[in-house]
Amino acid sequence: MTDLVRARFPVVMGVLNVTPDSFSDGGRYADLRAAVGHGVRLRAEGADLIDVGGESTRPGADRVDAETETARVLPVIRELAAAGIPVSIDTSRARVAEAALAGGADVVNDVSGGLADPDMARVVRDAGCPWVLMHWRGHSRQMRDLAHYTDVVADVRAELGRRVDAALAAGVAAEKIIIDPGLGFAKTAAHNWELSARLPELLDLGFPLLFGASRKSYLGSLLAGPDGSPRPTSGREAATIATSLLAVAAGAWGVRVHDVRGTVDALAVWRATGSPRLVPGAPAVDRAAPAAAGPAGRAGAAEEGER
Ligand code: PMM
Repeated sequence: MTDLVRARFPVVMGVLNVTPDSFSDGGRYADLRAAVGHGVRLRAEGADLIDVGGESTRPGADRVDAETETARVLPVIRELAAAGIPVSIDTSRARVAEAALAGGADVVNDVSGGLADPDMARVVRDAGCPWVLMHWRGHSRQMRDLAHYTDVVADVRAELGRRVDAALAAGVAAEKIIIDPGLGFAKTAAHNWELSARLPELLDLGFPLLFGASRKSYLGSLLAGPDGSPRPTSGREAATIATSLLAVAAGAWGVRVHDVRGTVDALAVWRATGSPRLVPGAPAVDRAAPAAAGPAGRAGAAEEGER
């Protein structure tokens, strides 16, 4: 997995939410067979990693307890891992991460960047696994009230820098750390666009950056109909692909997406045109082998409970 962190190609993380209430795919993969089947499909479409989550983080969502979260994700992780599919566990709880790693997960994707559970750093350090530190300011119920910044990019950069420092101080190896701006988490649409436009300032921290815009509400607001109602999640794929591709061209290490096939196709086009980068000197990104050949705030009137 360390190789994946150091990958010189854009990593595609496929989203698999085993929850009844996630904003775009909630309820669809709550059944074990359906969840595993979807994970296998995303892998076949070219995902490098399947991100399994058992707790919805949509704004306003209630928390579930650790037992429920573990019971949702563990059987799915076990089956995907047994099939040789690389898995990340999307959790901010150390106990859930520990169980997931024991069940075969390779990466911890922590939307709280280690803030929600003081024991997470120990679990990650002991496992020696990659750790995605996402920018976060509070749980779903509070996050709308926390979307206040002086300069969103400078503030996110500083706060992410502090999470990295805490991880390093806890003994986590620098080469295991991946950062993520946390689009939609205590962010307005304007914040998300500003972060998207100024990714090099976050890349300047010196860590691989994961970009997770997929189907989020600011895309729905951008594409709102004439009556101002946001485009439903099912109609946000082209915008997701566009923003993911721009992030990769700006130097992102990877993208977290629901529609793996479309993203992989777009990245193939990008590669075929010489992997053009928007920013001179951005980290080199070039996939050695084609993915398809076998995987190596809320904006204005967004829909209720969407990110
Ligand atoms: N977004 C969601 C969940 N987990 N993890 C990372 N690292 N980055 C994200 O942007 C992110 C995440 C929310 O989206 P979902 O409900 O579609 O999973």
